[in-house]
Amino acid sequence: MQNSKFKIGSGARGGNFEFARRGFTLVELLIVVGIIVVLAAVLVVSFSGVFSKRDDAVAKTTIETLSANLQSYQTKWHSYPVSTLAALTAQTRLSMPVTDPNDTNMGIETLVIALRSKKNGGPYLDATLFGSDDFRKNHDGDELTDNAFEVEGALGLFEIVDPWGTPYVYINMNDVRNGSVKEKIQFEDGSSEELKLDELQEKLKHPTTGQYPQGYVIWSFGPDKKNDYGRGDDITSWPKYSD
Ligand SMILES: [Ca+2]
Ligand SMILES: [Ca+2]
Repeated sequence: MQNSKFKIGSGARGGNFEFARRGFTLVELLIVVGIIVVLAAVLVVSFSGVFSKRDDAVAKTTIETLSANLQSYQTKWHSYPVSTLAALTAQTRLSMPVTDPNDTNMGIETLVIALRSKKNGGPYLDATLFGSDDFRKNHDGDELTDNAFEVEGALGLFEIVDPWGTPYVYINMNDVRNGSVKEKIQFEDGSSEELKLDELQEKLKHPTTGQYPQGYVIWSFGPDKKNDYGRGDDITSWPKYSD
C-alpha cells in the first residue's frame, strides 16, 4: 500500500506532477501581481471618481435647498438674513441684543437661526437637512443662553456641514460691499481660518463684468477642504467663475 501511494506522482502522470510542483516562476508571479495591482488601481480611481461626483452633487443640492429656504424668508421679509447674530437681533427687532458666544462659524450659524426662528415666521429651514447628523453639526460647541429667536428644541448654534465635514460659509452680500465681514471658519479638527475681506471682495467679483452675486453667497470649500473663495474645487450658490 505504501508503495502505491509513493508511486502516484511518478507514474504515467509523473510529468503533470512535476509541472504542478514547479509552480510559478518569480517572473510569472510578478506579472500576475502587477496585473492585480493595475486592476485594483483602476477600480479605486473609478470608485473614488464616483464617490467624489456623488459628494459634489450632495453639496450642490444642499446649497440649492438652503437657497430655496432663503427665498421663502426673503419673500416674507424682503431681505436676506444678515451675517452675524448681533445684526440679526436688530433685523428681527428683538429688544435684547443677542451676541455670538464665540467668533467662529458665525455666518452659517446666523443663517440656521434665522431660518429656524419662529419669531421671523419660520421655520423656513428644510427639516430633512436640519434633522440629519450628516448635515447638522456644532463643531465649535457654542449655544445661546435664552431662546430670544424662538427656535424649536435645543439652543445649540448649529452649522450645516458639507460632505467633507467643513461648515458652509454664508455671507450677506451687503456685508461684503460695506466691508463688515468678520468670518472665521472652524474645521472638524478644531483648527480655524479667518476669511480675508480683500480676497473675498476680489474673488466674488465677476472676472469680466465686475458684478457681485446678488443678495448672499453660500459656498463649500469642496473636496480639498481649503477655502478658494468660490474658485477652484469650491461649490457655490452663484454661477461659478472660471479661474
Ligand atoms: Ca456652532
Ligand atoms: Ca477648495
